[in-house]
Amino acid sequence: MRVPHGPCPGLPSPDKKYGTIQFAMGGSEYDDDWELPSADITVVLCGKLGCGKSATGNSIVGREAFVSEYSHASVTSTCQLASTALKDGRTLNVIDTPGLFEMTITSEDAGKEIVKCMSMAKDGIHAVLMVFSATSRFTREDSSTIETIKEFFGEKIVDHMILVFTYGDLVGENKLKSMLNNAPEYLQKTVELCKNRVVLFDNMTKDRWLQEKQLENLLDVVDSVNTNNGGKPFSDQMLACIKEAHAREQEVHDAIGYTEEQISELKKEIQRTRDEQLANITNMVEEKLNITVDKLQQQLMEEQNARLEAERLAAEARLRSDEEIRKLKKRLEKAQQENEEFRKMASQHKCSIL
Ligand SMILES: Nc1nc2c(ncn2[C@@H]2O[C@H](COP(=O)(O)OP(=O)(O)O)[C@@H](O)[C@H]2O)c(=O)[nH]1
Ligand SMILES: [Mg+2]
Repeated sequence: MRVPHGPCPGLPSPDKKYGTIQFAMGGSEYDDDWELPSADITVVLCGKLGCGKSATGNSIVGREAFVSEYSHASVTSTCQLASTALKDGRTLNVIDTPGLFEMTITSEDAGKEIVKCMSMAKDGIHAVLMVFSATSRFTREDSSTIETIKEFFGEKIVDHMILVFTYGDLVGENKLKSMLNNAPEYLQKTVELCKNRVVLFDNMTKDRWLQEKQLENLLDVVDSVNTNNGGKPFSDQMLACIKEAHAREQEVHDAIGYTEEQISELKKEIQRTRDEQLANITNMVEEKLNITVDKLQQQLMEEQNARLEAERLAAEARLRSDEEIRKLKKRLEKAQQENEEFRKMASQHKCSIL
């Protein structure tokens, strides 16, 4: 097994085997260190509360693995994993989340959940399914969730993103297409960013054929994402560290020539180290998330201010042109009046000559 070189936060001291690299999330530099792609696929469901993440997860695994119901509070409070065997023999792992990158979620909760999600996807993430309801307006904040993820994990994460629209029973494929064609600029940019990888899901259907067709459709897009990424899942240093922690557990598991007592001691030590390591990663994730969210909130505020200023200037210009029109009208009325007076005068003058 090839493991990324480099100590992860929380490890008591760097040892020769793991080298020395600082913790930084970014995405790209670890790709070459990743072991050969396994046949299994892991997808993560992201999106805001109530958009249909859990329902989509259930449609994908073909059973009620996740709780999905209408609620004002999140029914999915923590990340959950469910797997299914695909027809071609591969295993598809689906991770349902409570909405990790929403601005409403506190960075402390989000940090823990992100680390939990990454621990579940310790072999990497093949696709990030960005879920949106096709019946709700796609807002500027929705597109900023994608920007947060991009900012947080680095540009490369976008190569793994697929836009999933739910409520396919209420919004058909044609309606979604025309909606996307006439969408506001930020949605069109989001679709462009994801290279038109858009999938529609009807999570309510009981029609077996449709259930299979939409799953096949999604898998085709996941496979094309995979091909475009050379079969490599998304990875970054955070994932590499988590993978390393698990690799060490496995090493103890596979240890030969130790007494049971020694193995139990070793296990305890590894667990302690892993917990410490995960706590450190969580702190860093929270810190990075705070910075990312602050930055994007600032950006949104600036955009909002610029919009308000543009609206104010347009209203001012409108007022000015209203005033101009009023003045012009007045001048015209005056000219018409003078004209009339002149006509009257001219006709009187004509009479007096006669
Ligand atoms: N009609 C319809 N309802 C859906 C669809 N997908 C999800 N829902 C409903 O939307 C609500 C929220 O779904 P849920 O999966 O819990 O959303 P989550 O918070 O993103 O996990 C539930 O009442 C679902 O039944 C869909 O494709 N069609
Ligand atoms: Mg849910």
